[in-house]
Amino acid sequence: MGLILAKLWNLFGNEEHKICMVGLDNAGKTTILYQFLMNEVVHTSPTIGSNVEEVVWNNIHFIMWDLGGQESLRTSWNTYYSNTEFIIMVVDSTDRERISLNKEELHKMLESDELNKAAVLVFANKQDVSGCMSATEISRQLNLQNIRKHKWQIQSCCGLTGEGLYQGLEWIASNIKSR
Ligand SMILES: Nc1nc2c(ncn2[C@@H]2O[C@H](COP(=O)(O)OP(=O)(O)OP(=O)(O)O)[C@@H](O)[C@H]2O)c(=O)[nH]1
Ligand SMILES: [Mg+2]
Repeated sequence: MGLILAKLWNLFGNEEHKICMVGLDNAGKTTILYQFLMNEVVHTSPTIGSNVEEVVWNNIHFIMWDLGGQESLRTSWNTYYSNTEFIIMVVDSTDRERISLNKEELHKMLESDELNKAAVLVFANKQDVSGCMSATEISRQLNLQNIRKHKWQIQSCCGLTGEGLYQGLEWIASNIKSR
C-alpha cells in the first residue's frame, strides 16, 4: 500500500530530486541555475556560499543547489552532499589552465560515501567562445572513462543562450531511480 501511495505521489510530481551544481569559480553555475529557473541571463557576481532554487520541468521537481566555486568555498561542498541524487559539474570550456584542477575536484568528490548513489552530469559550458575545448576533449581531460561507480554524462552547453541545458536535464530525468 505504501509503495502504491509513493508511486502515486511521484505520478503527481510531488517528489523532489536534489541536485548539487559544482565547478570552479567563473564556470557559469549561477548563470545556468537562473537559465533553468527563468529562461534568461541574470547578472551574476561570484557566489559566496550557495544559491538554491526549485526548478520544475516536465512535472519533475528539482531542488538545485548552486555552490560557490572559489577555492576557499570548495572545502565546504561536502556539507551539501547528503541526499544528493545528481551532481552537475560545470566546466568553463575556455579555461585550459584549470582543467586538471577540475579533474582533481571531480574525482575527490566522487570518493565521498554520501555521493555513492549520485549520477554525474558534466556541462561543458561556454561553447559559444571560439577555440574552447570540445566536450570530447574535456571528457578525456577529466578522465570520465575511469568513473565506474557512477553513471555519468557530458553535455556541451551555453549558459548565455540556454543551448544544451535541457538535453542535460533530460539525461538527469531519464536516470531518476524511481521512474
Ligand atoms: N561566453 C559565455 N560566458 C558565460 C557563459 N555562462 C556564463 N558565462 C559568464 O561567466 C561568468 C561567470 O558566471 P557565473 O554564473 O557567475 O559563474 P559561477 O560558476 O557561478 O562562479 P562562482 O559563483 O564564483 O562559483 C559571467 O560573466 C557569465 O556571464 C557561457 O555559456 N558563455
Ligand atoms: Mg555563482
